[in-house]
Amino acid sequence: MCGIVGAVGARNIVPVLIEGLSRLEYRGYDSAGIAVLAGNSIERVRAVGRVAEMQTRAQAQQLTGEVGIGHTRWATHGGVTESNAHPHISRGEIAVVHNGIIENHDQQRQHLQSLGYVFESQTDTEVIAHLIHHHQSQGKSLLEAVQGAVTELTGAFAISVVSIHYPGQMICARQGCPLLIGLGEGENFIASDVSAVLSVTRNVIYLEDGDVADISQSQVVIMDATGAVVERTVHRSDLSLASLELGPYAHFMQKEIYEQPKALTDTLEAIIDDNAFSPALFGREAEEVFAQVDSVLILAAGTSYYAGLTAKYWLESIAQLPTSVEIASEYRYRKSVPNPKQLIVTISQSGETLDTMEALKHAKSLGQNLTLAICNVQESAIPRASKLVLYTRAGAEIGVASTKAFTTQLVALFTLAATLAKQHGRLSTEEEQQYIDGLRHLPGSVQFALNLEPQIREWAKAFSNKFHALFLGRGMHYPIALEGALKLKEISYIHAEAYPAGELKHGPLALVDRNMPVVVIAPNDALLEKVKSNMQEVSARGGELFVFADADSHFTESEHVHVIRTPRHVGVLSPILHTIPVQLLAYHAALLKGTDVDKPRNLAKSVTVE
Ligand code: HGA
Repeated sequence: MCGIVGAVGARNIVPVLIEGLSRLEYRGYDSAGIAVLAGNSIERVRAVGRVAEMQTRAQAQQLTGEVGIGHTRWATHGGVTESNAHPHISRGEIAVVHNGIIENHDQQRQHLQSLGYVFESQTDTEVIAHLIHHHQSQGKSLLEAVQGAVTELTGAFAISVVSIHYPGQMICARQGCPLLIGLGEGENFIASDVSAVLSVTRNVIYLEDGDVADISQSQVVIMDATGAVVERTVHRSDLSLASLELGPYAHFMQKEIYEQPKALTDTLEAIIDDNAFSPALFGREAEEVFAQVDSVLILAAGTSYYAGLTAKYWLESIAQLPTSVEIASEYRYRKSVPNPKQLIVTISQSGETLDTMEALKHAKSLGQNLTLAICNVQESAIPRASKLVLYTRAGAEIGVASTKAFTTQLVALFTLAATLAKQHGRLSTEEEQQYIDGLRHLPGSVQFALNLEPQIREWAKAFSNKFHALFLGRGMHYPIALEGALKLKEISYIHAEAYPAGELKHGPLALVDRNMPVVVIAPNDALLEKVKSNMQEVSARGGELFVFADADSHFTESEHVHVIRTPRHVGVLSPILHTIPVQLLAYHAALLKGTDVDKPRNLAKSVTVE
């Protein structure tokens, strides 16, 4: 959340900042701004709304500069106003952009006010600007001032700072929020993620927590939390610019839904090529780690949490390992009973989700060191802090509502269950082959499910004029019902809840009437007859049912019972296949409602605040 970009060059870097911000816009889109050094002053442009609005102002103002910083905001402290938009400036000398939350901002504000600093915004960020100014006014260099200020800040942050007294310099610091340096030819950049600098460089250094970097046109010097100069690896990004473009699609969400067959194929490549589930997929130490494991604890947030809930069914039924799944932000603050033999699995698309990262740190502090990360972004913080990693290969996911990241997480988690089962002697050769064949055919079946779009588009009409919807599923399809409800509420703002179908009669049935469409995920599995009974309960109360069944479920359609059939598949992978129609339903309901599908109100991607 919040996107930061910065540049130090020998040319006008304003277009680079603006392009970088439009790439980062998915991280926050309530306001945007840039500031450049212009001789003895700082010139700043800010605007509420999208980057395009700010760009128009920057052009009208003919803003130019060789050193500058930019920001696209997802407000945490202070409303969505121009005065709260970043960059924040202290006494006309220092400009700061910030991603994160400064937890001791109240104390710092009082302290700085007592020193005569006047605040122009309600943000926590403004204290950073004044604090750095205060340090600098005591005779410190810009670098020393930033190093001094960050030791007085608590919370999570990534910042970038420029000062009129240091015209060729930009200082940045990372503590808990992502930040990277892009190395150019005679110019250097910083950004929250690599997409923002791809048009100028592919060579990037990922900062680590505690790092402070001193960046000029010709040099990058990185210091760790102790102030010692450190070498950090230079990575070459292979992310394609095309993957960040919409192409023929209307929205990134639509593009990403349609990319799922390829994303699944890419994620499964190694398994399919080896024709085996091998611990090596998870890292060199995986065989030794998996041998010790007696249970699994999955920590995640949002859609990733629902991937974890699905995995529980696989891990317990296939690998026979007791599995718990916890919301990361709950786990980290409660007293739990540590088990050093438990495999801690964290799931995060960005690999930077703050709640999940902190939950991982908490688990490690309890002596739980058998850690595995399932992430989509290479070199992100969570995999770097984990012993083992399995990267999903979904490619860049820009739409705020996660789609291809979720289905690739599911295949990664299924692979984990099968691999643990095999290593613990609980998977026969026939079962292994059957699962691999199922995975091999999965991208094709997903393609087939995508072909259901015209029917689902029709169904969406019955949702777009409603205020509420109910999603039902049983067993491993219950988490898919949860994901369907989450997708619908995220992007169409229709209030949607999901229940295990058996729970209906324990309360939510009271809500059912003509105005409450009920979506049921009802493939032909051992629970189908039970689900059918629950559907009868809905019909008997005049409810309208929308059923995602499969070829063998044998439903009779009627005026108030609508059925769409998904393709045949290996049963245990059915949750993955049933995700596609619920994604499409949410997408089309949102289109009909006219909401901003890729940038839903109040949300943003890559959740780097608590
Ligand atoms: N706290 C700052 C930055 C918010 C942020 O990083 N969001 O992701 C603000 O409210 O402006």
